Amino acid sequence: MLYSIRMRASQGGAHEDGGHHISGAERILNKDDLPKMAEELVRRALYHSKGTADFIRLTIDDIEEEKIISVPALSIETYEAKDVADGHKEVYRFLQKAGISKLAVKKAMEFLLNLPENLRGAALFDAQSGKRLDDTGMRGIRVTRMDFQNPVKANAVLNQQGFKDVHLHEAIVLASKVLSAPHMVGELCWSDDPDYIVGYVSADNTYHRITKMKPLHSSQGGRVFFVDAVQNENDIAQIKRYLENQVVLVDL
Ligand code: WAQ
Ligand code: MG
Repeated sequence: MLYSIRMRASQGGAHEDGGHHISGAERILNKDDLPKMAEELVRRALYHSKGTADFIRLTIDDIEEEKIISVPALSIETYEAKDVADGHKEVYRFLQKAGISKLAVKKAMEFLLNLPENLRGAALFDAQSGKRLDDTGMRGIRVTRMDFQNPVKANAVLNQQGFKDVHLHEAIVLASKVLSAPHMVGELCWSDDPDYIVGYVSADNTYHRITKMKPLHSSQGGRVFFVDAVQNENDIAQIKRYLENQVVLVDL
């Protein structure tokens, strides 16, 4: 049997009581691998560059295997940005090439750069008007129930390509699931970890790493998902359901 294990951690109380988001992560694995992973995730919450969590929630539940779908991993390309401004310029280029309007990219960038506090999840933006479509406020939509189909192999392949950082491993999984969602045309992301300045945009089946997305020591980060041709509340609910509940294994 397979289990979903998820961790979220905050400081100054639980997220829902206004606590400051520290860390979140998740895996899908076999029963025998659960105890070790539980320890690893608690360790991450306690020894994070954003500070020590005083609220940690671990959630473990089993997965109905007949509901699992598999999606291919995005291919990885790296853009070596000269500086943050250069990195941001590439964000426009990659996303506009995928049919997302300049206005929508501008609004998404302004949204992330002006957040008073990090979201725990992501904001959903219309790819043409740049209007925010979800109503989750400062919580955001949290993508869950995903992992590599074969984590041991995926880690080996990525490590061999020089991609050793867990940020990248987790981001590839998330971005591959996100782009497979209905109506989804792109994603914009950079980390909220103060010591991690790499970000990415995904579109057209590609994960474009951008090596400089913010100044070092800044803990401002976040995610925006761009969707196209959304007609009504039902479409938004369908996208949200897929992101939050559909079990997805990513094949690398
Ligand atoms: N679902 C939706 N949004 C999320 C999730 C999730 N499961 N996890 C994180 N976020 C949002 C949330 O707003 C965080 O503040 C923000 O993303 C950043 O999260 O080298 O590490 O986990 O190629 O800090 C990308 C580049 C690293 C990796 C991204 O994000 C590379 C990263 P973090
Ligand atoms: Mg983080």
